[in-house]
Amino acid sequence: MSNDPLIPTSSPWPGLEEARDLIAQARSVFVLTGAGISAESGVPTFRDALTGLWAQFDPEELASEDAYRRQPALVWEWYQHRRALVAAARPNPAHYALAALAAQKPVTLVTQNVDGLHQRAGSEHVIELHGNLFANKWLNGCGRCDEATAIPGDPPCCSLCGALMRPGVVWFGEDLPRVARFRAEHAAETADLCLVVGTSGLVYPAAGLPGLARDHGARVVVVNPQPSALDQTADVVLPAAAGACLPLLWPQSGTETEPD
Ligand code: BV8
Repeated sequence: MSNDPLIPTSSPWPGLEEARDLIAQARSVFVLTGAGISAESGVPTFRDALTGLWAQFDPEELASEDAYRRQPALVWEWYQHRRALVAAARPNPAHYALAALAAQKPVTLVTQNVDGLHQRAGSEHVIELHGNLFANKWLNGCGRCDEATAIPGDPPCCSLCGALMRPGVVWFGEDLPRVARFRAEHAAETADLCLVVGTSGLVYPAAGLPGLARDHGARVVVVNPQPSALDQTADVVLPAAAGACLPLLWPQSGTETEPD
């Protein structure tokens, strides 16, 4: 039982005490986050039937190179819409709580998210398995493509070779960045605790990481208000919203704010 005065003694969710103890005892924590950790920041998840981005579009229809080649303007517009939405969002207490944990013990934070909210909450060395929404690259560029050669448009294209600018995210059917994937797998294999927050556990190879951690001896804690495909790998499943739950799992510094 925690004696931290900042943490209430009651346990609003079954498993909270056990999760607290596992985190307190952990020497090295591997964290995997998904779209759910940003839900309380107002960023739609992919599977929320009410507001989910995928509710409007078939994911294979938009988040793939094939879709981009077929409908560049539509896909580019979808990413511009998401960029504006994320830019207006702010990190929530779950993002700040993870940044606070990293100040208390070794944490490797691996995210499937492309919204950059972990970094805005102060987390460093975030491993972005699926890239970043605010990065751009080129679709089969000439090697000299850059902002200086870009002809403005939706999407911009290279004045030298005509290549289309594209979002710097990992699309379905594309391999994950090798270094990011290697670092994430190494962290999963060497941690003694795996904390999974806000993911349906349906998108691979990211969804395989908690199982890899478990196979190497880690205990697993899942935080998700809904059942997920990763529950069967968990020692503890907390049926909770991340923003409400994470600040109760370990001591917080109480200074969590984003500069205006
Ligand atoms: C690849 C960037 C091969 C783009 C994204 C097995 C092995 C390997 C691959 C596959 C495989 N099986 C199938 C595949 C193919 C595919 C795949 O996994 N498909 C799925 C749909 C079945 N995988 C791939 O294509 C990957 N590439 O394997 O390449 C290869 C190998 C070598 C060489 C060439 C190729 C690439 C996958 C990356 C795709 N890109 N994002 C963009 O964002 O536009 S994935 C995208 O969707 C997100 O990044 C995220 O990762 C994913 C959605 O998952 P979640 O984050 O979990 O979000 P979701 O909405 O599903 O769930 C939210 C959860 O939050 C819910 O459970 C909800 O209950 C919970 N929640 C809600 N509110 C809260 C909350 N939790 C806590 N608190 C709250 N308040």
